[in-house]
Amino acid sequence: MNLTAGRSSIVLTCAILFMSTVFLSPIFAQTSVVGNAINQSTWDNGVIANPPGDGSGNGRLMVGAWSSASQIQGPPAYSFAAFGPGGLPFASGSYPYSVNIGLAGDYQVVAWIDSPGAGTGGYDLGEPRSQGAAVTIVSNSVSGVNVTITDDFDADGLPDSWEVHYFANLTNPACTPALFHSRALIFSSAPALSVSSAVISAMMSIGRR
Ligand SMILES: [Ca+2]
Ligand SMILES: [Ca+2]
Repeated sequence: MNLTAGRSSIVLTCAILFMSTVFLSPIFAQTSVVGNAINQSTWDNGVIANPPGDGSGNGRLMVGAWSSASQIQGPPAYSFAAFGPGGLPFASGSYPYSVNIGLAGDYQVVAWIDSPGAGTGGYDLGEPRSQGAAVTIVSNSVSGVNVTITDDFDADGLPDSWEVHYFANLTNPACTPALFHSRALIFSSAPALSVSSAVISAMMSIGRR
């Protein structure tokens, strides 16, 4: 190799390294979202033996990052086990987390109480969760992202696990706080998802006797 060819080779190598740094580092950013998951859930997962629970009384406190365009459902793209597995409910308070993110982009960070033996192993509708915190990842870690887990994500006065177990979603108009508070014990032994309004009426009439 002559001197000119050697210099050209060095220049070419430097150019490739520079281009890689400029164009690839945001894509392959290895960074973190750091904060505290604040647990306010008292879910014990010990009664409900269908999704969202498995009836084992055990779970994990998880934090996940989903793409901002994704539905919060199932396994997240990136996750961190902040506590557990262990007996539920977990003590109220702060659980530090650090989710490693491998791809630059916009994310939603959600903490939830996972019942690993039911559903997908990720977030299943009805499991206690936090609101989503919007985070943009470029090339630096993002800290101070605190998220609070409650039993009533949609703030309608009903535990989400109960709504999803008996009504399959969080939006059934037959599912009201008055019904829950007056008939909670009756429902605790009901066997199946999607209780019909006729069944609800029958159960309420039994409760009045
Ligand atoms: Ca789950
Ligand atoms: Ca609710």
